Amino acid sequence: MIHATLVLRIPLFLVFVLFLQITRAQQPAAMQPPNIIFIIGDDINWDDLGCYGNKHIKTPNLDQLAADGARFDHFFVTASSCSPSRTSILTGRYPHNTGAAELHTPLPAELSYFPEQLRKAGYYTALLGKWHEGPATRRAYDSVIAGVPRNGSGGEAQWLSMISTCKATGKPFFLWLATFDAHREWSSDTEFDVTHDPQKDIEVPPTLVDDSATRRDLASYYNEIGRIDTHLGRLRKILEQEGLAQNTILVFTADNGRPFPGSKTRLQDRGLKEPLLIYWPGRIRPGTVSSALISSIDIAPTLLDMAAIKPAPSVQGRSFLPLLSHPEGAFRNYIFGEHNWHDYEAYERSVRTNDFLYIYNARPQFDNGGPIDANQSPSAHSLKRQAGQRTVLQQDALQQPRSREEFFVIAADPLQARNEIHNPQYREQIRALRNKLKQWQQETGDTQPLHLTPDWYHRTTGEPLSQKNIRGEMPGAAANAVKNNNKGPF
Ligand SMILES: [Ca+2]
Repeated sequence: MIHATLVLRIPLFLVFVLFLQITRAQQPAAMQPPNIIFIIGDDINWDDLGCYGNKHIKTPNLDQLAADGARFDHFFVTASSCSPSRTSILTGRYPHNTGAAELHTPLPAELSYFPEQLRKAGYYTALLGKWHEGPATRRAYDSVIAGVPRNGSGGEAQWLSMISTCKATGKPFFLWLATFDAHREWSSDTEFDVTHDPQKDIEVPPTLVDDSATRRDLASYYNEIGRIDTHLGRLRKILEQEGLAQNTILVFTADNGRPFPGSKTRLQDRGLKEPLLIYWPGRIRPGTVSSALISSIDIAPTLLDMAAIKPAPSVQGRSFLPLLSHPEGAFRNYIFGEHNWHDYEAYERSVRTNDFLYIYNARPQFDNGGPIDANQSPSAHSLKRQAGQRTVLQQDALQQPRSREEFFVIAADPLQARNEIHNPQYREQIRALRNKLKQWQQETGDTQPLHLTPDWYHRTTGEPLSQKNIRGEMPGAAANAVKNNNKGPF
């Protein structure tokens, strides 16, 4: 009797093994975890890409990526400032919850970085180009190739050889490709035959003055975005050639707004809103567009979700994976933003919904003209020369003192130029967002230090001050916010 059962069982087991093998052979891609390439540009506004409506900039490969995958029209970083934005993405946490809310502050070792989770799950992981998140993050990668000498002045020189390296490992791979483009100083004007003509190919944003110096400045900025675009085209070609394209997710975004006054470090859309393109063949329908509100703290849990990995408990964001197949769906109700020290003393907080933007400024005595690279740029000098004839948006970067509170009505004022904080028509909406911001600060342990890091440079001349290198108290430090895993309002 026992013998008969065994005889019966063995063939059934063999049939099952055979079935598995056939299934694997038919669907090799589905059985392999997807490769993920995360490309993060430096200092680029969402609307300086063709696929987001810029009619002059030449970004054919980025536009093709959007056409082949998904474009997200309401994606926001948590800070319009390089390292705080990047550390936020890397940890899935708000800047004051990373312990690294100010520019150039390294991430503490105790936090979890999402590429490290991918690495532990068997991925080969590498960072190429700009590495601005601190030495503790080294452990998240098998390979870190940082700096200009090894990556070229745009940061893309190792992209193609890295694909061969990844393929040779035989593992699924994750790449954090961080360009130096389009950060100042400009370095790509003479690299390509096709560049941007300052007179014909430029859309001067309403925050700047339309003159020849500004157009030249913007043309150089466009040329750097063009360099990323060129390298993206080459990268996609090599992925095809290597047979990797069908199982490789491509993500493109940037860390903060364009390095011009009125954009970088600002909490309006022109500072925090960024491009987000995701290409995933077989999973995302070509031409997908989503207008759901997404925060950059949602990137880590989403990319981990793509690899079927649970995010660390410290992650404050949520996976927006469902939007990839149902882009018409809603996601967040609230986007929170921070402006902390970046060359200059600052403490601003913002909350944005689909309809409104509320900003609280604890240092209204200062102007808000951007960091030193923006406020000493040729465009800034043109703006300062335009004395007495500036529009509201042009004046905004130089205005001092400023309002302690600002409130903008998105549909009626998409450029966020008219502060409606004293308009009685919006009293209820203002009160609601003011309270929502306070709730977020309380729940996530945001604190407002009396002694913030001071200005390191003169606000007009850009000259270093005697207090350079002095650091104050970090926002969130008094509440030990780095240990606080509350997610805040969603
Ligand atoms: Ca940046």
